[in-house]
Amino acid sequence: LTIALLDSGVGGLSVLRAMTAALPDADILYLADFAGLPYGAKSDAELAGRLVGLQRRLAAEAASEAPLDALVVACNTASTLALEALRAEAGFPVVGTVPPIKTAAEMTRSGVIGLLATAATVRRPYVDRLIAEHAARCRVVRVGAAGLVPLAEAALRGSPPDPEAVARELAPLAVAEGLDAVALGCTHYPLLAGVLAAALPGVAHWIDAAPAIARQLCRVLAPRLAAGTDGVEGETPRRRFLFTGPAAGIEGLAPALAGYGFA
Ligand code: DGN
Repeated sequence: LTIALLDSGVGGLSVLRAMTAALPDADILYLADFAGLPYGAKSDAELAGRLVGLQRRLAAEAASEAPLDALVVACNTASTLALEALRAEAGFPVVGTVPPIKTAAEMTRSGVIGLLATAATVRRPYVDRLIAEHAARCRVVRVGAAGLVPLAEAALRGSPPDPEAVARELAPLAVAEGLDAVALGCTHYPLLAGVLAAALPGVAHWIDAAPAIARQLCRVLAPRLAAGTDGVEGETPRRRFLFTGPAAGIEGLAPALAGYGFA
């Protein structure tokens, strides 16, 4: 099996973690679009066009060895905008990452939940629909936290996040009375799980979508898995990390990437 992951940066590693637990033998091709980061600041048209181009690049890159079995769009900002456009031309299953609002609505006791995501994600019609479908009885506090993505990128490069900067990003959640569950609607944020929880100790549930994405990936790959083509047991799976933009983009990342199995 060859599975590609796509994110604007290192956020997709939070998804990779859950995926490789479920599919340890799969070969992984990860593309970090550092040249396009942050996605939250791009216009819809620009971002959609860019994503289609990146999907083509991943398909071509994989095809030189084995065709892609699936693409995981490990980015909420991208998925809530462009899943349909990507699927229309993919030729392989495309699994998206969208804010885990349904789970938050199931877990809350107070009925007050948070959606922490990029500024672009919190205002997408896709998110309006998720809330209307799954959290109509809840009060949903939407927070577009632009500053958390650079903090997560820096954390992976060895600079621990400043708790005060994190607290500033979370300020709208801190004043939401009764808030007890927060949907993490950006794949970068689970990488900051410890500091987020420390900043708002009253929140009982910080919900990471990654386990649900891994389950969905296993569902779409079920026919392949049943055919016994999920890699060769005992053989080390190949993991390649690709990125757009200048080499400076991966400066300082090597130790973290090694921890995720990238050579
Ligand atoms: N990791 C991306 C997401 O899940 O939305 C967004 C990061 C960004 O480009 N701002």
